[in-house]
Amino acid sequence: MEWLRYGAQHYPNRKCINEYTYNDIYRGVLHVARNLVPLDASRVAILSDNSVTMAMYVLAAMLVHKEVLLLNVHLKPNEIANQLNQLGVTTVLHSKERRNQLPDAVESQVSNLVDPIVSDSVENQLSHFVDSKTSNSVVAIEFETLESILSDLSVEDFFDWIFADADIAAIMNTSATTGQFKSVPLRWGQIKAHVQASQEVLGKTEQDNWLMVLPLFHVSGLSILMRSLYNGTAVTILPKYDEAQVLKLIESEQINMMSLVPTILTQLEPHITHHALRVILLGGEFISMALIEACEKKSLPIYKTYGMTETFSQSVTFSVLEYSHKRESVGKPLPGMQVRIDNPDTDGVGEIHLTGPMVMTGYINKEPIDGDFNTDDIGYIDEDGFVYILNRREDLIISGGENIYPKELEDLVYTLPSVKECAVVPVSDAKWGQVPALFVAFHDGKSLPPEDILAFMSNSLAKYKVPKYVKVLTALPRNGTGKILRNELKL
Ligand code: S0N
Ligand code: MG
Ligand code: MG
Ligand code: MG
Repeated sequence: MEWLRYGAQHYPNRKCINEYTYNDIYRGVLHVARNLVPLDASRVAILSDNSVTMAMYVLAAMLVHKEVLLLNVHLKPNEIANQLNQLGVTTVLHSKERRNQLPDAVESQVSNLVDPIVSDSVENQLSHFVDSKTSNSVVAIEFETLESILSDLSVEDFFDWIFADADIAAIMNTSATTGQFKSVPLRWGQIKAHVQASQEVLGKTEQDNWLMVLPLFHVSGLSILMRSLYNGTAVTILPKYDEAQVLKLIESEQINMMSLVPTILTQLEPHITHHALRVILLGGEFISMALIEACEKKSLPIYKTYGMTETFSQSVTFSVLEYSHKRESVGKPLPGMQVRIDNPDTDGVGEIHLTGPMVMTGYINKEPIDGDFNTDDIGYIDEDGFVYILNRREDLIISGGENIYPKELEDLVYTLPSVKECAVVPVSDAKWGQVPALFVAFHDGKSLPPEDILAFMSNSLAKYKVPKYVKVLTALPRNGTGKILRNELKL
């Protein structure tokens, strides 16, 4: 984080985010941070699509030492409310466009905390804020416009730029079963260890400009911002994936690095002709050999990455062009990361455990993990130290890079009184990699049309989680001990 201030001091005119320089972004972050000072909360949430403004709000909230809960924009208001409640968050900073997704309880407060014209003491600002807050409700604060943020050159830097390793910079929620999330605290120590290790593997050049189409609310996006600030290089942020726009950035050589999920690269790859790319960091879901081979034919510089929120992204990586005979692996651990196969069978296959300074210390409000993170993924390590993933954890479906937990969907379906039993399993999909399919059996004499179940689910779930298929059975297949045989569930 202090990398931003360093950049503004040492290379103020270098590009930082989109057309804005390190000095511009630094000044903008100071402006937003000053307005966040009066907030009486140790945690704040941010709900926004990617934008320069969002990046400045994330950095500003970190600068005032808030723990920043990053919310997935696809979530429904009830899903957002659950996350806020569980973490005791009562303040949401949001883009104008995402305002209608905030839970009903929110009292929107459109103006800034501080009116820049009637600028007064911090004490007055605080009372202004507290007065307008209704108790027991979430306060929503809409982002100021980029123009207004960047027009303020007056804010002095009175901030504390020292971030202890144990301090939490951001929080991201992963698996959700009804009302229960696993909240991953992303601490500064992990982030610092990560950016250094990542730079050792990927290198850096002064021309680097890293495309961010993946969301800032995932580590795939946030890590791009942190790595680039650390490297003193540039980021190009797009609000969302737009093929024509991305191709233009690639072919005009404006960007030379990008992080992508296979769902995006599969669409993009056939159209890439000219480029100056030096890194395409590819991960977040299963990567098919067909995609790898198509990219190899064009000499596209794919670096496979295996990582997750708990490790602040990339933990295992390699360049496919450099080690093409290892193309089926996910690569070697980043410097400082240790990969261990727990309880291996005779072929060396077992659960993948990770240890290192970029691994989280434990979920919020759960037992610490004691430096040994069980990914629940199954794999092995070859004689050259390359890691292979055979199966991702079976309680996880990945659709277009978004994680879906069958248990969350099943719990919801079980709230329907007609439902006797149900299971959600992944089905392969040409576009999304995997999509969820629901298998359901009803109590005798009771049944529901599949459309009604889907309509019910759509009311309270982000769209990407809603099953693409529903199959009604008379009973679900079970083994002798009564466990549902998920592998036998076929459409
Ligand atoms: C694939 C994306 C871009 C698709 O979203 P897009 O284009 O916005 O969709 P739309 O065209 O607007 O909507 C079309 C319809 O599709 C639905 N929809 C949207 N997304 C999904 C989805 N994922 N699955 C299923 N359906 C989806 C919309 O609702 C819409 O429906 P209709 O038309 O009916 O209204 C987008 O999904 C995306 O950005 N995905 C990637 C997210 C991501 O970044 N995931 C990675 C998370 N993992 C990690 O962060 C750890 C790994 C990691 O760190 C990493 C990963 C990749 C690269 C590098 C790293 C690293 O190590 O640094
Ligand atoms: Mg602190
Ligand atoms: Mg699209
Ligand atoms: Mg184990």
